[in-house]
Amino acid sequence: MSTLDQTRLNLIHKYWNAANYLTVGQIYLQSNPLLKEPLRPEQIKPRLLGHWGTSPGLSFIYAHLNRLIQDNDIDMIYLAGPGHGGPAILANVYLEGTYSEIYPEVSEDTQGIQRLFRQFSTPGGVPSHVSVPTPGSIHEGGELGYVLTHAFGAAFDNPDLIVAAVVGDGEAETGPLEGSWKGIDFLNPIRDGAVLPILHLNGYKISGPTVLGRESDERVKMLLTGHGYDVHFLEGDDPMQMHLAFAELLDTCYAKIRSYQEDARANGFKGRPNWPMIVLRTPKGWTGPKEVDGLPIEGTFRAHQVPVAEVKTNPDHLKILQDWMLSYKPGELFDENGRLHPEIAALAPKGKRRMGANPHANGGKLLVELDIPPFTDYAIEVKKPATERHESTRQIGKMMRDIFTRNKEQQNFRLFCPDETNSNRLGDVFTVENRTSMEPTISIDDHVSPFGRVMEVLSEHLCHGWLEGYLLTGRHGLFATYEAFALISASMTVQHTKWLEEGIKLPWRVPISSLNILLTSTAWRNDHNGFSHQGPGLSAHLPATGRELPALGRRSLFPQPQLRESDRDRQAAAAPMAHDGGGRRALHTRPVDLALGEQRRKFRAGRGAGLCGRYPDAGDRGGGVVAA
Ligand SMILES: Cc1ncc(C[n+]2csc(CCOP(=O)(O)OP(=O)(O)O)c2C)c(N)n1
Ligand SMILES: [Mg+2]
Repeated sequence: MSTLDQTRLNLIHKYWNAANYLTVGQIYLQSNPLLKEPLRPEQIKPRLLGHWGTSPGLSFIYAHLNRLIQDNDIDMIYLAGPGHGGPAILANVYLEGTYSEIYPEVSEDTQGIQRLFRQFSTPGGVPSHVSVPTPGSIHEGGELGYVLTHAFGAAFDNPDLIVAAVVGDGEAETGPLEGSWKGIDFLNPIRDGAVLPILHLNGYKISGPTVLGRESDERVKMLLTGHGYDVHFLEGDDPMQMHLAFAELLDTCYAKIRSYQEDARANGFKGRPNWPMIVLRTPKGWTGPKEVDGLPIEGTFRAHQVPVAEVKTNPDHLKILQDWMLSYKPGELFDENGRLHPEIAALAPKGKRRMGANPHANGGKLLVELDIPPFTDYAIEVKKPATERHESTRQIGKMMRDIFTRNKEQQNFRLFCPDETNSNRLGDVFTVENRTSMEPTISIDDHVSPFGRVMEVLSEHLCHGWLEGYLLTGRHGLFATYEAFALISASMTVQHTKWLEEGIKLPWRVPISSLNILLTSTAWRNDHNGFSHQGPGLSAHLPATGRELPALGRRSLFPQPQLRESDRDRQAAAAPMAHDGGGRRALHTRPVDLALGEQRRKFRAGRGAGLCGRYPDAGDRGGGVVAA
């Protein structure tokens, strides 16, 4: 028997219709939300903003994951790579009831639907993209490319969690996303959860075809199989057939995920599983207008944003919009008071199983404080000025070694580093931890194991994104990188800081741990590296963030009593690049003379020598960005 009998098939289709209806309504309407009367131009919003094209696909996936969660009682979160499909995710968290619980003014009735519509992408309203105020979200998706890296970060050390990650086919052209497929080489089926990537091949980005969209299934399969996935294709545009086929495909993928996990958990680690993933080819703007002014819309790039634009001034366009919205039969979806019919609503999971209410997506709820030793334990005693040479980061390595040990049971701390744990002088961590890899290890390997928690991958994007996903789901970590290469992911630092800044304003978002970035090998002390490794730019980015709460974007510039005058002079020359007036950059990794006296008195202990569990200056809201 099929996963969906006729009754459930009809209900899931209605659920999807309801999500699509609410999506279109958010883009277009400011009144007459349930089309109880013929549409009039003044009921249209003054400015039409939003992205339709990706939305029906996102909602199709959401509705089916709801069914999967219900049938199997799964702990699952949803990451929408094409975060511009904000109205679709908002529609879904509204339909499942989470939205009204958090924002009671957006009630489950006609007035609430009107409010949902009016607030969308309106000044003082809610963002057009999946964002911090969106329940269930840990991924903004405005800056494309990070969905898979966030998904893997969320899955690490979360053995019961499945992270569904929708990847746009345009997004799949970005460097970070292309690199992110390798996440499965770091995902352990015993102690980690699973990621289910769904590559949404709707064929187009904003105004042209996508590379993968135009490639044959065979070539797409070769690419993804090469990365180690078990690739399942589904293509079509007939909704009823697609519902049946997608439901079965999800069951297949879920069964494979569980069987890999159960086998490894019962019989031990035997290598990286060929994790399942889905390639879903559906039309961009599926179920939307087929043609406007003689131009094809559905299934083309023209469906990307607002597919029929002159609804306020052109009666033909207004009619197209009305017919489009009525095609979802709102009268069959919502009762006379605007409430979703109970048999349709019953398709959504209950309580914390709803993807908008899953605590993993509000990680502070699950946060266990990190047990951090006093940083003073790692102080180096200096008996006589300028007689001893020490490496500053060596002490941090020792401290992290002890953090790993103290938090071993909680399994909630990881170090992320692009292959430089040793060169950054943090190698003491290897006395208690290993580098992570699911690939075979050989005898000459140095501390490589499928059970390591030192995440060495030569990609600053992956390190940053994994750490963000890990933090946003309530854990702790540190990203150590050469200062120059921190710029590669500087944009991610800025985006994450903006996320925190908005999160602090929302009482329902529970504070998470700080994003700790350790900058090493600073511009003026590169030893065997040179010009190519000089790029002291990240700390200049941080003041641009944390506008309202400066504690969010904090640099902890290590005091540098150890600098000789010549170094100071060179730093002074760099002052224009610095924002603290001192041109300070931390940390060198090489041995430096330790000084005493006046310089020592100026040493402001605690300003950067410690790992911040929650950033102290952020008060009880926590969750800052600390670059040292
Ligand atoms: C890094 C980045 N570059 C450019 C953009 C601008 N942009 C927004 S949507 C989009 C196209 C996305 O296409 P796709 O991933 O295929 O999403 P979908 O077709 O599902 O809308 C682009 C280029 C962006 N958001 N992020
Ligand atoms: Mg696309």
